[in-house]
Amino acid sequence: MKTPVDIAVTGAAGQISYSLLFRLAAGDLLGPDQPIVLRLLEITPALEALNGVLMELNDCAFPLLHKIIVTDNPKVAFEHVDYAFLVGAKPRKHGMLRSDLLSQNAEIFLVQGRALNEVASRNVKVLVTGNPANTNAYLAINSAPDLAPECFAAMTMLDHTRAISQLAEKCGVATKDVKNVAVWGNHSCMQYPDLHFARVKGQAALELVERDWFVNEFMPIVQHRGSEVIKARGQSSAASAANAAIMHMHTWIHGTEEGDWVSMAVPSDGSYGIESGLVYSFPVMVRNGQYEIVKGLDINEFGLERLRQNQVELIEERQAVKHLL
Ligand code: NAX
Repeated sequence: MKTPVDIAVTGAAGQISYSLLFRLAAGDLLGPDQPIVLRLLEITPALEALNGVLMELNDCAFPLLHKIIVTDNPKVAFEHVDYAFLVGAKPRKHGMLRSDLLSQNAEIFLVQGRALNEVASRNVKVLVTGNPANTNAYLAINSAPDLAPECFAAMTMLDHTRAISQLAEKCGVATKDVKNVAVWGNHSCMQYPDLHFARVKGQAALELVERDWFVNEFMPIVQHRGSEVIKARGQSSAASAANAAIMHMHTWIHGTEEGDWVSMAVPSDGSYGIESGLVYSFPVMVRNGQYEIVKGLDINEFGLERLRQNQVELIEERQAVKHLL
């Protein structure tokens, strides 16, 4: 029997976690022979609801679920964890300014960054899903000086899989036939879902679809997919977000497929002129548990303009929370 691995999930009583926790417990991240300990963090008023989720997890009698720890204390949740899913965040309420949302969530990620810094494994992999994800990850990195910035990433995997799905549908192929889609920038409507390097069954995607479809249909569909799901479902994407979180972490652990990449928002190393340290979505390849930004892609003026717009938006977000650091 392998030693159980500790996985923390914040916002554990929320709707993304309602899918994520059950998939983690079923072995979807670490495989069918790896026992896990789930360390679940919630705010105090949500602990009662989380208790209901705990009952359901227990009722599944998952063979891999060694133990569940429920807490409202980040230091308990993150103690020795190897993997942390930072899902919990405050939703934007009616009448709330974007700057209010930024600063209220900033507090959460500063506290959690400090706690991770103190008690998590030195090789922890932290995936920030809670919005505004890029800037929240930036704050967590900057409040965890003893952890390498490369321990952190923010999630643009759902944007990546949305892009793959749209292109596959348009070309009438299976999603596995689509490679090298890239999502650049911020996890916001400004993001740049890019098909210039994408291949469909080995052929350049932009030879198969019209440029007009790429610019005027594909891009807005991917950029605004979250709002469309809310309109249809009355609630934001949950199961697809949980799937993306598992896919992101799984890729981070096990690596990217030969010849393909994924999109992850990671601290910039200055590539493509993006300011160093800004948490920005790039195409990345993963080997031996480490991600590396794909270098040297030839981006045209159309793309460079979108990369710049994303940088401007992220710098504005950072400016709005800078005083808290
Ligand atoms: P819910 O509102 O259902 O759940 C959030 C949970 O977080 C709540 O139970 C709340 O009590 C908890 N929480 C709040 N503050 C906390 C704190 N300080 N510590 C621990 N828990 C805390 O939201 P849900 O639909 O699960 O979405 C969670 C976050 O993911 C939101 O910020 C959402 O905007 C974001 N998303 C990000 C996506 C991405 O691709 N990066 C896509 C899906 C989703 O929109």
